[in-house]
Amino acid sequence: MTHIPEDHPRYASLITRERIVEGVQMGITSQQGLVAQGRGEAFDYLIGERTIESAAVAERVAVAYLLTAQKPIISVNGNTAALVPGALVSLADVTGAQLEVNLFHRSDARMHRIIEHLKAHGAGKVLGSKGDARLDLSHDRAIVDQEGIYEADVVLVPLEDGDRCQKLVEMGKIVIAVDLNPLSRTSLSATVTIADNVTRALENMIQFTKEMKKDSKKQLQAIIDSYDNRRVLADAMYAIQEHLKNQAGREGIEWI
Ligand code: PTJ
Repeated sequence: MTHIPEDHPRYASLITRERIVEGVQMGITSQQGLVAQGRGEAFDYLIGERTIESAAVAERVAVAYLLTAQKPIISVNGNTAALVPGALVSLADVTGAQLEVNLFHRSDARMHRIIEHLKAHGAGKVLGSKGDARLDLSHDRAIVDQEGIYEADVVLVPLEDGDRCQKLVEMGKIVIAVDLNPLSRTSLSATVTIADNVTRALENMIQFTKEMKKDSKKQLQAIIDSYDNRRVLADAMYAIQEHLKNQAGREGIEWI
């Protein structure tokens, strides 16, 4: 890993980049994952590299769904495995969800490495290698475990592609997406869209779960019932606009 001095103004972003590069070197992250990370970085920059208020609301609703689910699953791909392996394991532990590896660029070797990587970070059972069920999709993200994503009622899909998100929603599942682009097909079709960096979102969700675990089912349901994903998407777009406006103002650039 390249040494990044802690006082570098872009320290957090550069460390995240290093983790993804390391993921590629370890054979966990796909090369395409580098491009996806670049897109995420750009949106994170536009949103101000912070958790906006509406994303925190979505994170709480996501936790309420995970805590009230019969069969919650956290889907793991090559990017999240490299960026937040420990947080994925912790979130699964505190919510009672199971982890399932599901890849767009699927290979047995990469599946195996990711499962072992999660286990090295404390995971127990990790689903995904059976691949004994199929979603109605023409690419490898279709391959899922029957006892996992196929039967799940709530699925958390950080950094998802739009096709599978839509398919899971069509199947009647609650789909929680983490995607910094509020205009992506995934963001537009998920039940709950968290427009936040996965590195911040998962840590927030672990904290919220600890706080909300003592809430009754009725209280959790009330949090779910009051939620409007369209408003959250609109707020993310507004936050980007306001952040750019403030940035322009600070630099003395007229906002036209
Ligand atoms: O490991 P695989 O084979 O399953 O492949 C995974 C990738 C991520 C390569 C694959 O799912 C893919 O190509 O994803 P997309 O279609 O590029 O979508 C990724 C979305 O996640 C984009 O909208 C990005 O803006 C967003 N994104 C990227 N990095 C982050 C992010 N959102 C939150 N946090 C990030 N760190």
